[in-house]
Amino acid sequence: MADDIKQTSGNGGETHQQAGSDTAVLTTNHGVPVSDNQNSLKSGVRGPTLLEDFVLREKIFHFDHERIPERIVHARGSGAHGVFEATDDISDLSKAAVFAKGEKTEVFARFSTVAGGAGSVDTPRDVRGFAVKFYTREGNWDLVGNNIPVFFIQDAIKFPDLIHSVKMEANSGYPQAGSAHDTFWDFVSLTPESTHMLMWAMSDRTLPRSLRMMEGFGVHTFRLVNAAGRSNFVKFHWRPKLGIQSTIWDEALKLQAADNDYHRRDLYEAIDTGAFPQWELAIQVFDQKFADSQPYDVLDATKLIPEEDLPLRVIGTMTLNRNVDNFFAETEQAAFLPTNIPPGIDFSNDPLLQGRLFSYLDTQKSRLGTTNFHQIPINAPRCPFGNFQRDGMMQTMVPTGRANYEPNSLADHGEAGGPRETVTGFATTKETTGPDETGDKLRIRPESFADHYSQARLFYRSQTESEQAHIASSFVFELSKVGLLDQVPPRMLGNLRNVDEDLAKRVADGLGLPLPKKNKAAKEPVDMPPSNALSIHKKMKATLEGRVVGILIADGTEAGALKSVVDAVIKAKGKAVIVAPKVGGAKLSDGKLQKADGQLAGMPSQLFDAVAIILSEAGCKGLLNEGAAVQFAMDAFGHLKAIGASAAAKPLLEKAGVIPDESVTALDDKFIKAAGKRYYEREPSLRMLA
Ligand code: HDE
Repeated sequence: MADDIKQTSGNGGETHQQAGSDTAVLTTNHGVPVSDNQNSLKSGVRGPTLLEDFVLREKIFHFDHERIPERIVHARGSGAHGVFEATDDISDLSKAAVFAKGEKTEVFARFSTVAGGAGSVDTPRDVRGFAVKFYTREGNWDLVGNNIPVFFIQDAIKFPDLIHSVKMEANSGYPQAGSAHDTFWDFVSLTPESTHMLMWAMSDRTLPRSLRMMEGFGVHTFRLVNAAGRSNFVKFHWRPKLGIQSTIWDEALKLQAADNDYHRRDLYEAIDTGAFPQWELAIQVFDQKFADSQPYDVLDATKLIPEEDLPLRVIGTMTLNRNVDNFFAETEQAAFLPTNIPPGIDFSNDPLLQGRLFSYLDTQKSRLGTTNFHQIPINAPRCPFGNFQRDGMMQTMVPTGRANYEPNSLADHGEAGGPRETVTGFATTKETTGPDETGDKLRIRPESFADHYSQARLFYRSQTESEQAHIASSFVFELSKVGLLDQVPPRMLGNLRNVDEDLAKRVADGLGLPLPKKNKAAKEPVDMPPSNALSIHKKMKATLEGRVVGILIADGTEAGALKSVVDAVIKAKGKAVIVAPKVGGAKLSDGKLQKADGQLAGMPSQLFDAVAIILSEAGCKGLLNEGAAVQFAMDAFGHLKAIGASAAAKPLLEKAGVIPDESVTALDDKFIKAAGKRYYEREPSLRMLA
């Protein structure tokens, strides 16, 4: 902060002056001590309340205005603080201080769904936002990305249409937080450029197991600029240290019922217990020559650069190590702006990115109500900042002196003249992005953006059989929810025929519709070599680290068996959660009472990555007629999880239709090994897949 500017409310990171936090005395917002917080001031014992009661009026006035407009997109989100450490020297590529090897930078990350409102559930089929604010020594850098590397549209002018179509329908106000409805599919079926993104959206990428197990992407092509002013193009990637993992559709649906806050709770609890989630930040760097030699345009946000063509280089690690103290003050008031960019990073001409550069600043005024939103502690830079912008609603700074304009010569008279140094400031890179930049003003989509299907095909063909089945089934499910617009599913199928004939056939079959004519492609797609990096299954880690094992017990459960499973799970860096018919606990074989972490009826197995069912003969008998117990085993099996069970628990497994396979084990080491994986090969025997 410039010397001549003082902030009255501190500046991020520290404890702020708050009602209730710095005084034992209950006061009004203006510091007047309150004598009674239980009863309003009345005229007589049973008479009407008096207008004079300023304590009541202030309290209710403030309450009436507690809510602010939610984000138009990404309204539902969860955030945490952390640190980014640069681990590689890329000074030849970028002069940004945040990338100087060894530099540690405070960060705030917010993960979000896109379509639902702030109070919607955590696990709908939806893209996830992955926004990180780096409080660098050269100002804030906001990398506002998603968990999918491409986007639905190529030009920002289509964004309001896209979002209107996916949000709840304008007349009825439903569905909430989901794309399975008429207007979304109407829009995307008329917008072939969205096809690649639809492949990702219909895959398990949109059903993350945990925010801690998501990849993140900057999506657009950006630039890195070095000290000599030379620039290269760059794509940013976040890679979770726990490995990427998703749930399956039936599991995600049931999670919505079991725990609306599944992802928020998971992130909060992990950080709270010291299991800090980490991501590597990696880059794909390339020059104009590389860009010109690709069969797609690197300025087109519906395209990715396959990792096989341009490997990722890891340049740092982000660790989220501190939960927010106050959800509203921090997570809700966090304002991310793609225009927050320090010297050493720059934009490209991607027409989607260009539109975002306007939108995010604009929306904060509507959401946070003031142009001074940058003074809210979560948004304020941690480095000194100062300029001649003044006043405005909710101004909390108290600039001193007369210097509110520039140039000035106030210093000649011994007055503070304010900041003026600009030598090290952000300078837009001069380099152009290609030969066809004529400078003419055109409302036009470049010819190089015309191939809408090759990368959609690349994505589909890079998936495992099981992943392909999930994609086909999701298309069937979503299109089956198109109610009134009969023309939409055939139109979508006509687009899918350009991606892959087999996919189109499977979706048509699943819908019970004839295969329509192929839609005319703006540019005929080409085959690209499959990319393993696009598949979740091909790169999932077999590990219990960061995962949760649910252990079902009842009266009579063998104490030794329970202890050894709990110990083994913890040793494998997993979390053990004990579930019993009564939360008060169960009496174990040694006569001791074991308290449960949750009651069976409220802790179904979708909340866990694997389950252990440790029952005595009597305990099992008692649970055979308990629907929740049967469902516990049935869903664990149906959701492709490992099941470890005591011999006496067999009747329960049989009743639940559990068919023994390599992942249904005794309670020994085999179970711990099996528990770190999902068993996708089991699925075709369990449900109809398209
Ligand atoms: Fe956003 N987007 N967006 N978006 N976006 C917002 O900004 C917008 C796009 C993304 O946790 C809004 O502060 C336009 C792509 C995330 O607070 C708004 C366009 C990507 C978040 C906005 C896009 C994103 C937002 C709503 C098309 C991935 C949540 C509230 C040109 C690279 C950030 C707000 C948080 C939020 C506009 C497209 C990611 C309205 C106009 C592409 C993660 O400004």
